[in-house]
Amino acid sequence: MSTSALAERVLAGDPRAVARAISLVDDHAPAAAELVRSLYARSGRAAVIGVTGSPGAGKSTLVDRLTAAYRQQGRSVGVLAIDPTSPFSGGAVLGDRVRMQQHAMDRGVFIRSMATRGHLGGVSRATADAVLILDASGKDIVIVETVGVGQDEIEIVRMADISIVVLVPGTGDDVQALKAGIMEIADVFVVNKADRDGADRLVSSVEANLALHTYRPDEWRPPIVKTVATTGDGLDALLAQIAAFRAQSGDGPQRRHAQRTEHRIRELMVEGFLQHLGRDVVSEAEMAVLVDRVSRREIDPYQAAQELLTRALATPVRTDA
Ligand SMILES: Nc1nc2c(ncn2[C@@H]2O[C@H](COP(=O)(O)OP(=O)(O)OP(=O)(O)O)[C@@H](O)[C@H]2O)c(=O)[nH]1
Ligand SMILES: [Mg+2]
Repeated sequence: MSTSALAERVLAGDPRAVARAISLVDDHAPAAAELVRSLYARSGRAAVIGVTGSPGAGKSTLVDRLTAAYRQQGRSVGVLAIDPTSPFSGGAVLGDRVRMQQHAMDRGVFIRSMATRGHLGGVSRATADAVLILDASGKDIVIVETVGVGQDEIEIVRMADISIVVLVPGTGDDVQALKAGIMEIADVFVVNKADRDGADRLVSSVEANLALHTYRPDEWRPPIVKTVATTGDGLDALLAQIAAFRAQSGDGPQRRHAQRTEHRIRELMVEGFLQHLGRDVVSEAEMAVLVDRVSRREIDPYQAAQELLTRALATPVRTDA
């Protein structure tokens, strides 16, 4: 099928076309960029919700609950479960298969796991493209579930309209998670497994972290919501906070959107530049020679980089690849 025919079917909301399109971006297929470009003008309607947290925090259970709640409101939902650490390609882990069965008969839900073949920025680009495909296919809500709080995950969360960080009492890594830059990206904190000991203590420790920051009156202060994803306790409160975040006045959401767009442009530019460098500017053999010269102190690394940069800028960028 041609890329434009595939794009048409994605726009018509055909789930098989959506699955195929996501596979293209997950595989970094050459046709993926063309596809995404042809869909871009017809995207931008979906609300993108990022859900992140450590392994087993209950993210999928929570995402399931959110999906069911949005379906009840008559909204269609796309779910992407991203696991950059997964060694399994194809990525459909057991929990996700179970979920797929649960929503299998519902045309208003599309669930997909992506294992991602991560190389420099590859994970976040593939995720951003998959979000765009779901958006263009007409999903009202797109939920991105991602495990962990490494750089890749932070990148992924940065492309959501709202980021939910799921913490669990008594896991010990929560404090670490808070340190790992998660405070800056969280719009809503969820303390899940609130049926366990230590939930209130965890709420207090997140509170203490929030208290270190002074929020302007018009600035969103991330709320902390206690949930038991398995029973649905606290889900209404979480839904209310998500709605409140999206409804907030002020330029917060627009600013976030602009940052996200700028980030995406920069990322594509860097990726394109490095590709150009490796493909059109310097061969591996030549690079090895350069490395050797730097190691032997014949030239310094600044000089080497400057030379490559000058040459890269003088070399036309191929647009056919
Ligand atoms: N007691 C309790 N168990 C929960 C709660 N939420 C989820 N679980 C259980 O925790 C386990 C992990 O839940 P998942 O939803 O798969 O967690 P996850 O964060 O998606 O896990 P990964 O995607 O593997 O990182 C499952 O056995 C759930 O039933 C909760 O609120 N309380
Ligand atoms: Mg999961």
